[in-house]
Amino acid sequence: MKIRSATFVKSGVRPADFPADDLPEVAFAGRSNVGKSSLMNCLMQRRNLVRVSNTPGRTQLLNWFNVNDQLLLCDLPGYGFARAPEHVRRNWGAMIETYLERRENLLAIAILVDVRRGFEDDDLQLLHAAGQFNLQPILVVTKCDKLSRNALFNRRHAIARDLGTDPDRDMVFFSSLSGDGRDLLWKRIAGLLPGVENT
Ligand SMILES: Nc1nc2c(ncn2[C@@H]2O[C@H](COP(=O)(O)OP(=O)(O)OP(=O)(O)O)[C@@H](O)[C@H]2O)c(=O)[nH]1
Ligand SMILES: [Mg+2]
Repeated sequence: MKIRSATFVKSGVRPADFPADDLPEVAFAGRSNVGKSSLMNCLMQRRNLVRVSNTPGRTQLLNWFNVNDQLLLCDLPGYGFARAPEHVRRNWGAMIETYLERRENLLAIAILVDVRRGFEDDDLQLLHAAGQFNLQPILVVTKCDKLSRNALFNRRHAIARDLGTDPDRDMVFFSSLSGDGRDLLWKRIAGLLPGVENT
């Protein structure tokens, strides 16, 4: 995807805060620290548009970005941060459920997992929720540069096998450091968007 423009739209929590733009939208979700913000910066070819923090679990807001005036990307707060207070965890679930249910232009949700962890309970719950709300899940495995070629080959198959899927057909193996997986992820996203060409 050729990035002609990439801008921050707004942050928000509840439906009244959702951007008015009627563009197709893709959300990015995953465990805290999985690499969501880095991946979105990599997709949009902007170094610091999405804030990458050293304190996991800090942002509890949805953040929207506009790409080429063609689509919106939404960065969801990370889940599963062990040290987050109980009420933060409860709020996360309620906020995300409302968003998934009420955001009418939302087409797909990218679910990110760290290559070293694979899909854990929280991730599987989110995958299930995507199905309930009729959203296309896009499975992304992050930080692939952390493993050697050999180890990555084995991990790819193990992660896919655990989930009962095909690593080549159903998953995008990504590295924000090297940009590996970027073209494929854009291809998957563009494939869901009527009228958006992956050029
Ligand atoms: N080696 C490597 N490090 C990465 C990659 N992506 C992210 N990181 C690092 O992982 C840490 C977390 O990255 P973020 O992009 O902030 O992760 P996040 O999922 O947005 O985190 P929260 O918003 O806090 O939930 C940072 O130190 C990044 O530099 C990657 O592809 N490879
Ligand atoms: Mg982040």
